[in-house]
Amino acid sequence: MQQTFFFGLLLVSTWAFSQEKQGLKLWYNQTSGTKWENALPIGNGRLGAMVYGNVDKETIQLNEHTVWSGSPNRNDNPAALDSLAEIRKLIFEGKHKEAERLANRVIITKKSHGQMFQPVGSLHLNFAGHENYSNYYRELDIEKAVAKTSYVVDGVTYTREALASFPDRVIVLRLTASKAGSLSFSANYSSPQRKKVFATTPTKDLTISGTTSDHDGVKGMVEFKGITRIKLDGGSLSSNDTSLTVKGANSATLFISIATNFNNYKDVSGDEEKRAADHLNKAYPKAYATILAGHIAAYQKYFKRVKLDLGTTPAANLPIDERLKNFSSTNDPHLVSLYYQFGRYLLISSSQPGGQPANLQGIWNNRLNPPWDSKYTININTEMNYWPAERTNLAELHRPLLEMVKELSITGQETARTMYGTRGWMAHHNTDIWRMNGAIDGAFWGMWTAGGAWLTQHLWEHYLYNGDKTYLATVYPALKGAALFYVDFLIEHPQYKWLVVSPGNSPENAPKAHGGSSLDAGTTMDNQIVYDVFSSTIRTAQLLGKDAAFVDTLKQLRSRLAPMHIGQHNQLQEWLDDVDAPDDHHRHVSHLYGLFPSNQISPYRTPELFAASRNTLLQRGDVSTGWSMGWKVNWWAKLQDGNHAYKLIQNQLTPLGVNPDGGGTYNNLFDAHPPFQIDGNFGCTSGITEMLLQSSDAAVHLLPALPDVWPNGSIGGLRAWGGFEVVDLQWKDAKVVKLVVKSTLGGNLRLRVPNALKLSNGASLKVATGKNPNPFYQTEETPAPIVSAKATIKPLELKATLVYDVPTQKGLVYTFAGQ
Ligand code: FUC
Repeated sequence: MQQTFFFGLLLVSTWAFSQEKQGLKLWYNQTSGTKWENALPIGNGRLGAMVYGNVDKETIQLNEHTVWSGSPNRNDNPAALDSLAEIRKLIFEGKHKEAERLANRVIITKKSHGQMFQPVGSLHLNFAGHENYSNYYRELDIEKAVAKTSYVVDGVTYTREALASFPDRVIVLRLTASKAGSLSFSANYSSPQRKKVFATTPTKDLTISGTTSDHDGVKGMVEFKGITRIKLDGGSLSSNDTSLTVKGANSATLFISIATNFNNYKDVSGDEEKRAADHLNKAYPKAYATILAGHIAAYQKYFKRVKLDLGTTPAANLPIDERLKNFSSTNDPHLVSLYYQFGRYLLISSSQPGGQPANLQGIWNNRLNPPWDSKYTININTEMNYWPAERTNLAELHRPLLEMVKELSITGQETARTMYGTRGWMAHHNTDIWRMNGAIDGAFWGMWTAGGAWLTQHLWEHYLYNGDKTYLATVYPALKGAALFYVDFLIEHPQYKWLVVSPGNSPENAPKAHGGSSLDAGTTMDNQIVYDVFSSTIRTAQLLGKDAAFVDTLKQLRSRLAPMHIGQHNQLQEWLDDVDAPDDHHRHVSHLYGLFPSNQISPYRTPELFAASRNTLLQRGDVSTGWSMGWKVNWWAKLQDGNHAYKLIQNQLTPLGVNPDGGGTYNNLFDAHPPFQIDGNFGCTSGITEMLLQSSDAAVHLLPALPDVWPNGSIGGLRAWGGFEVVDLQWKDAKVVKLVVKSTLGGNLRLRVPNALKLSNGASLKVATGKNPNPFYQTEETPAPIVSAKATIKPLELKATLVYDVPTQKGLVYTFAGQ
């Protein structure tokens, strides 16, 4: 009897334990050891830290968003202008390689190839005598944005909590011990930076000061200052030259403040010492409980807007590293919702209004010379970082990117004028904190003019979700400038007579037929981007009642752009000529920009292009670099194939090293290109959203790509164009059973759904007819494709859907029930 009772208790407590762990937590039974990609990221958009959770030698690796090598600089190559005509001539004559050689000489920069996002250093905590421990546990709670580590030494439980406070702008570590007086440790900094000084002050602050690297001929001029101050409960604090020592405390709270002299891309005259001290002095007097509560509230203001439930299975009871290993062979839908929300967590933690946009590694980097400089690659990666922003109800966090685009639209005017002799502005395929616009790396990669142009579509997208014309007026100059560049830069193709971008490329890919050169005229992606830039500028000008003559010009020019082509392999052509290889598995599939994130290819409006896109994607294959798989989740969602989208999620949620020649995911759920690149995390979060809701094709489309493995579930809080918020969407057996939509702007809500819906009061809905009158759901008429005589393309059979029109009023909430 007693035994049964005891056993029952044990069961209950195990159950309760695993329930607790099934919350939104990344948890582990092991330390990070020396591997950075095992450590857990925290951040507040300005400060980032990686918490290792090691026991006797803990490391907190530190970043600050403006710690970049170099200083204000430009890298345009004015030699471009004199050779532009020659480069174009060579391309039109089919001498692509010669054109590339010349572009390497005159277009690619002879100055900086971009600066590097650099680490500040690490804070080390040394706990003598803690080498042998038991009951180890660490976690990152993404519902609270707090990392925790706990273990037992000599019967005493030690716990550490780490957070990067949003309101207090400091990183706070809270160390406790279950027995009074047992907390003893020392603290010191290290840093890979070359110019650095570690010190302690008479008031026992531990400091690090330094200057970032000189790089590519640009002097490093970002001065940074980090201060750690310890608040003790009991015990003693002493210092020597470069470390602090705590002895016999009950608990300790460490405050870490970091700041730089960076004001903006052209000014580094700020006072880093004062900034770091000001944040610290404001935060230090506060009790830890107050800081924790303020931090959680500020974080949850964003995080709690979206809830996703795809179900939970026993697979969720294991630590994350094991779940990752098992994912492809078990049903663990909870790992998908955790990974989804982790993407939102990472955006909240690395991109805050007033800060720098999330770079290739978000805000987390421990290397002085990081891969691709951890800067902004704007031929896909930076854009991908921001795909979840509007969709997953984090529109404010889009702002750092939108500000960067506005700044590039200023710095890029000189680039456009001096390099290409045009009005407006442009940026090539990379930028950095100094807002460089020049062409870098080599012509094969850098000879691409559409980086700035693509980024302007984020300015327009922000409006499609918020409908704010005052905002739209502030970004119109940047949109207009991107269009103006192409008004002047487009050139008539001598053979086809279309207006084309030349020189251009289809990012980082080259057809064999062009002798290994990527340079070309009128690539599909270039055409699509110019089409979008013209269309969104036309619509913005019309909405603002501006520039009627310019609108006419843009319409004229737009009608002369090359249409999309369907080639001999039934594929969407990547280049103007039908030279695609069906066995080309290149990670970039740039011409599918037209399918996602753009909206030029549609199952309903352009069925042949839609079918060709599917063939292209099948030919390209699934497994690739992390970000490429993230993009593919979005494409398969747009292709309304939930099972294939899920297959890509499986490919992505695979431990690194398992996919031959491909990326995957690290133990801390960071995306692996490899190396770590955060874009794949964001791309997949966007893709999962697109599987459940799309608002791109004249309607709010619910469950467009639900995989068989998620027959039941719910999501709440997603945003759709025109200010609709899908407060609640519940489905059962793949059918919508409940839908609650808030209309924040009013207007027609056109719903496309897999099954019949009624209003919750039983009233039936009007079946949609004709064009959606909602101005946010206008779609441009994509020009008819040119189809190869060898192609046998046929429209795909689509799943049946029902389409309703619901007139809505601003501020009202509408509830629907499935039939
Ligand atoms: C582009 C991609 C690479 C990598 C780099 C940062 O050059 O082709 O795969 O993502 O950006």
